[in-house]
Amino acid sequence: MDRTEWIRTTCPRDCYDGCGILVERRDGTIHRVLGDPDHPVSRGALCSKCALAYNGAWRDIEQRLTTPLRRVGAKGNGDFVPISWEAALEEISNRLQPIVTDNAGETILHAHYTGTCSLLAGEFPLRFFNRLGATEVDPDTICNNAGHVALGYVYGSSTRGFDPRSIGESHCLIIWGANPSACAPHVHKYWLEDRANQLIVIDPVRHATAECADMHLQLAPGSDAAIAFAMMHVIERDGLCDDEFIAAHTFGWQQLRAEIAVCTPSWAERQSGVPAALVEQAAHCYGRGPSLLWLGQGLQRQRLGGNIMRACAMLPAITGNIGKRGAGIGYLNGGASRAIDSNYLTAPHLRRDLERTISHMDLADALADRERSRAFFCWNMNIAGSAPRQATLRDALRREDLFCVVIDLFQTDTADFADIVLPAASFLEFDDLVVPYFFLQLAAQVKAENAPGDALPNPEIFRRLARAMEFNEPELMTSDEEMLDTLLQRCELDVNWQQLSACGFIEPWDEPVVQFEDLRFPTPSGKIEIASARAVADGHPSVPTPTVEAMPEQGFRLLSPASPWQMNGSYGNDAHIRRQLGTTSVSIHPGDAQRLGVTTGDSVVLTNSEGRLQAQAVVDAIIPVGVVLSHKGRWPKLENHGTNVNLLNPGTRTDMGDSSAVHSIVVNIERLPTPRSDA
Ligand SMILES: Nc1nc2c(c(=O)[nH]1)N[C@H]1C(S)=C(S)[C@@H](COP(=O)(O)OP(=O)(O)OC[C@H]3O[C@@H](n4cnc5c(=O)[nH]c(N)nc54)[C@H](O)[C@@H]3O)O[C@H]1N2
Ligand SMILES: Nc1nc2c(c(=O)[nH]1)N[C@H]1C(S)=C(S)[C@@H](COP(=O)(O)OP(=O)(O)OC[C@H]3O[C@@H](n4cnc5c(=O)[nH]c(N)nc54)[C@H](O)[C@@H]3O)O[C@H]1N2
Ligand code: SF4
Ligand SMILES: [Mo]
Repeated sequence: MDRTEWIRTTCPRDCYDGCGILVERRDGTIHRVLGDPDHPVSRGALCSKCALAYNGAWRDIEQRLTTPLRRVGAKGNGDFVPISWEAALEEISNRLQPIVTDNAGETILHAHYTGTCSLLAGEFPLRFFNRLGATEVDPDTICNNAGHVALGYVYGSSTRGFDPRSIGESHCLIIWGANPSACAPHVHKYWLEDRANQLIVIDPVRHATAECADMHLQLAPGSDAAIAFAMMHVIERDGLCDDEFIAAHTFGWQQLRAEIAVCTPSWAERQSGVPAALVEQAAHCYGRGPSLLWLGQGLQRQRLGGNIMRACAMLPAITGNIGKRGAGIGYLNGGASRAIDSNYLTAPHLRRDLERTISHMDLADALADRERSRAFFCWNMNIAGSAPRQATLRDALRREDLFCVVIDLFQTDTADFADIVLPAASFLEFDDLVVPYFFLQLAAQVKAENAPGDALPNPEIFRRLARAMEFNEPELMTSDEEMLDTLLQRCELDVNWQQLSACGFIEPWDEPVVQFEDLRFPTPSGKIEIASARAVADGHPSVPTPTVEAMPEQGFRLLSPASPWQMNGSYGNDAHIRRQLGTTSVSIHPGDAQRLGVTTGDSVVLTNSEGRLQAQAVVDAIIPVGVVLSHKGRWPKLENHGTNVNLLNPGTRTDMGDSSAVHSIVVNIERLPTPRSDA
């Protein structure tokens, strides 16, 4: 007889929403993966991409990796034979042992990111790499590190954001350089729809969230500091500064004040293209408060992204829009806000020498250099699609003497370069904890079926690797059950694994948490540091500046933001998603299109010193003149030309945090001659 059960779990993708999921299981195997109607964020439906992929490629045995593989062909060709776990582990250990014997652990590089954001699968493996003394490719440098550094200077923390539930008490919300309509679809659909406040979107792209805003400041990319300074100019001029707050809780205001005096709205209009009247209106709306300020990750992915984040972060400080109900600044909410003990997960004490990291911007060079890299692990990440300097990186990965291990659910472009591929279990196949980074919840990822074939969850893979290396530290063998219990005990939220997995998630606080309610900031002065000695020590100006990154005199600024149909590169191999994605496209403003003689459907080629990418033109006014847009995430090997948009990414770094300035890419565009029809 058919035995149907329902399992509550959580989506652990790198997504603001952190949706609740219901899995329908029949006779021990998954029948359908659905949204949980009782979950306050997802309210019954998954996003379209996960609805397809979790019922498509992610459970398709033909697509999933089900056994360890050993390379037999040339690196990058994708020719592999299945081997046993025993053989795979033995080979890995044989290749790593001499490096350890040579005391050269730092030449083992490893890159990982948020392929899964569940805690054990995302962080326990670091224990193994700490024990090896490996060099970590600093994960946030591919995504959001400039913002972390900048907000760290000002507030002492970038991971204690506002509680989104505060929206009910706010008068105004600014979304600056984020696109919830793609990156947080349920936040866009419900959180924003239910609001009663004024919504201001500041973004070069008129995306669906900008479309439903009360004000859209459609600025030239890289001109954000001009807008922030002009808003401060208006706020100061019109008496909307909170002088008492400034005096009691900030440091360095007079220094900044001198700078904002000349930054009039009409000056900002010339810098950014945003009408002065709209800047005035936005400043008044925000300044009146209480106001929330959401700084997106897209915002800081530009050459001056650190300064921009710092400039924007001044707004709450001078208007007192922090530390009270309905106010606050948000980048993301880290695990510490739910008392997750990250050191317990990663065991940094296992390192025998100094912590070593490099930036993703340096990865291609480091992998090309045999002195710096003898072995490379890539896990929870698909660098051959997502990382900059794609052509150089691929050449480096072809090095025969670089021993490369890739751990993934799928045979990705990166896996094609591996010597050994290890098959990972998906989130539907093991228990774990999820700490969503927008809403302040704590959630359970609950096993719904066995992993296909010999695939294993990351934690088990790394316990086996440690055993194969004959490492005997007990921390390398801790069971998942023990880690889940310990983490939950330490966070003192009065819930154990059994309870959490039964209900799916908890909201630890009944009422919206007031961000920095005690107005004590973890900065050296304990105040909000408008002027920062730490910034100066790192080579930056004492206060942020109204500097603008000029638009290129020749060529176009290429934005490659998130696609609503993919999660970074994930799902790029799902047949239904691929149909939605169509061919690689590039959006071009009608004015530019006319100048280039391009109409929708034409083939164009994007070029710069890094490479050349063919795409289909879409003439569209969602972007300003001089800007073009092509989404990130396509799988290079599934494209006609074997590359994606990161072929054009020179790996320019931001002014802070050695981070990716991927939205600062400049390209030329040319129309390709229409192929002659032979018909
Ligand atoms: N569907 C989907 N969701 C995702 C992801 C995905 O790939 N697909 N990725 C996940 C990940 S890893 C992350 S980090 C988050 C990212 O979430 P977001 O920060 O929302 O991501 P992006 O798409 O990079 O950029 C957001 C916006 O920044 C804008 N932008 C670019 N340059 C500038 C500028 O100079 N000034 C201003 N003001 N805005 C600018 C872009 O136009 C874009 O609309 O989303 C997560 N969610
Ligand atoms: N041009 C351009 N490039 C960008 C960006 C951009 O805006 N524009 N954004 C950047 C940003 S913000 C980010 S965060 C990066 C993201 O780039 P990546 O981190 O490379 O993201 P994905 O391509 O989704 O790769 C994640 C991989 O993890 C795998 N995975 C999922 N679950 C598990 C698991 O449990 N175990 C293991 N072992 N693997 C698992 C997935 O199958 C997938 O192949 O891309 C960056 N690249
Ligand atoms: S990716 Fe985001 S929107 Fe989609 S199901 Fe997961 S958490 Fe929800
Ligand atoms: Mo990201």
